[in-house]
Amino acid sequence: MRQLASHSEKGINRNSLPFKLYEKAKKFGTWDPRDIDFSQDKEDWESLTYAQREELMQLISQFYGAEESVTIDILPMISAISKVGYFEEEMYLTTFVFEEAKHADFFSLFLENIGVKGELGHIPIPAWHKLFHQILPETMDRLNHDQSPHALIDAAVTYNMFAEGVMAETGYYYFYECLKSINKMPGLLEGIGNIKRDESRHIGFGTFLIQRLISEDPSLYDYAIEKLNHLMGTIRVEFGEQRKFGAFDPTIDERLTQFGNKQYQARVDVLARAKNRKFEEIYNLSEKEVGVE
Ligand code: MN3
Ligand code: FE
Repeated sequence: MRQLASHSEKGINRNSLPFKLYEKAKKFGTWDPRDIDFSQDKEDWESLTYAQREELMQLISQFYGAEESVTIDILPMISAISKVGYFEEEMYLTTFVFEEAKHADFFSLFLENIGVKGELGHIPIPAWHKLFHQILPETMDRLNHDQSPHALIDAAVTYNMFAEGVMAETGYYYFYECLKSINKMPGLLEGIGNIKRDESRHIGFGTFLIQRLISEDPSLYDYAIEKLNHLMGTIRVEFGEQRKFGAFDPTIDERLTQFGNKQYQARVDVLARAKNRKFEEIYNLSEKEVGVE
């Protein structure tokens, strides 16, 4: 017979990091894209040059598709976590799927409000298609039949450390750098700010999951770093080669690469801290220690 946390001496661990993330999500994850005013964005969109609109659409079509992909691809993670019996983690993950769906909702609503309609699938660069049509779904789907520590690490590294922690974070940096300085698209920036805060919890969850697995088997640290390095050396390099940004700021491409490298280093540093730490210590970390805003 299975053991329910609620019916055992253990109970629900309200001091555990996943439960604290769940508490944060209940408070901060409930913003509504419908409450954002896009009227200024519509005006600003008309005022942009053709090249600026093309460039913004490149990134927005990537984000819109990525949010839909991650909404679909988090499901095997929830199911795997439920199968291995991590209840506090599963409680947190119920908020995760809701938030990813809401992020897709936000980009859909934004496009509707600035008057962009129709099919966007041709816009993203080949590296984007490879990540979201092949690598991410395949890695996450494996959790349906394999809940081993290696399969969980592959999933958390690909989804949380790489797609969210390096690629999406770099995208937010672009939006701030290119739009905030010219004071345009306030509704888009407001939504991005909310999304970024939700994502810091998602990345925090992935960091925690990898750290707890490393604390149980220290050899998994090298395994996780190798996996992340592989993604950095292949798919991220392809992103850098294939994108051509510069319609708002000619130095942005170079700065995006530097920013991505910094994000990568931050992920590596925080994972390294799990080595030689006990499982109980990892479980009781604060949100701040895994980088949650
Ligand atoms: Mn998201
Ligand atoms: Fe996310």
